[in-house]
Amino acid sequence: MALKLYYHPFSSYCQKALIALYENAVPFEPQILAGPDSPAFRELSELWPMKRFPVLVDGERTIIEASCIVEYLGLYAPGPVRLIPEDPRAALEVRTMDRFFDNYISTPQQRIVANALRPEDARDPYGVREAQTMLDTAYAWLDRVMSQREWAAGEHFSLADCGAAPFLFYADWTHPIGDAHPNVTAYRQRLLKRPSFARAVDEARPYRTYFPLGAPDRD
Ligand SMILES: N[C@@H](CCC(=O)N[C@@H](CS)C(=O)NCC(=O)O)C(=O)O
Repeated sequence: MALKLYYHPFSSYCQKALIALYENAVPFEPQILAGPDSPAFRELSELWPMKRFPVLVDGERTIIEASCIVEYLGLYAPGPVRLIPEDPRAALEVRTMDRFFDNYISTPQQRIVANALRPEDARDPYGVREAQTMLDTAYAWLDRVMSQREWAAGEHFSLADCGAAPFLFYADWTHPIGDAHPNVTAYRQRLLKRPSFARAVDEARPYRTYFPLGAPDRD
C-alpha cells in the first residue's frame, strides 16, 4: 500500500519530511492541505486532532511529527541514504542536532511569524525580542559547530540536515543570519544545493506570497 503524506509544500516541517522522501526516492501519494476546507485537511483532522502537519499514513498506521516520520522511513522504506546512522553513538549526535534545529531555530522563527499573524492589539513585541535573542544565540553556537563540519552531525547528510535546511532557510528570511555567522551562511548554501532540498524549495516557490513577513527576492 502506498504511503500517503499530508502536507503543504511551503511548510518547513513538511519540507523536512519531503527531503527524507526525496533523498531515497520513496514513492508516496501527496495529500496537499489546500486550506482548512479541503478534503485532505478534513482527513488530517480525523487522523490527528492537533491538525499539525506533516502526517504520514502507512496503511493502518499514522505517523506524526516530522522527526518520527524520518525515523519511520529509515525503518520501513530504507534506501541508500541512511539518515539515522546505524551506530547508536553517531545516531545520538544526529538526534541531538535534530532537537537543536527544532527547538532553537524553528521554534523562535515560528514564534516571530505567528506574532505577525496576530491581530495588531494582541501582538507581543517582548516575545519577539526574546525569540530574536534565541536565534542570535543559536546562530552563534551553530557557527562554532559548523566551522568543523560539512553537515550538521559531521560527514554524512542526516535527519538533522533534513530539518536544518528548511529551518535555516526561513530563519534567515525572518531574522537574518548575517555576516557574523559565515559558517552558518555557508552551510545554508550547501543545503540549498542539495538536490532533495532544492526540489522542495522549487515546489514551494508558488506560495512565497504567503510568507507573513514578506518574502525577500532571493532563496
Ligand atoms: N512538532 C511538529 C510541528 C509541526 C508544525 O508545527 N507544522 C506547522 C506547519 S510548518 C503546522 O502544522 N502549522 C499549523 C498550525 O499550527 O495550526 C513536527 O515536528 O512535525
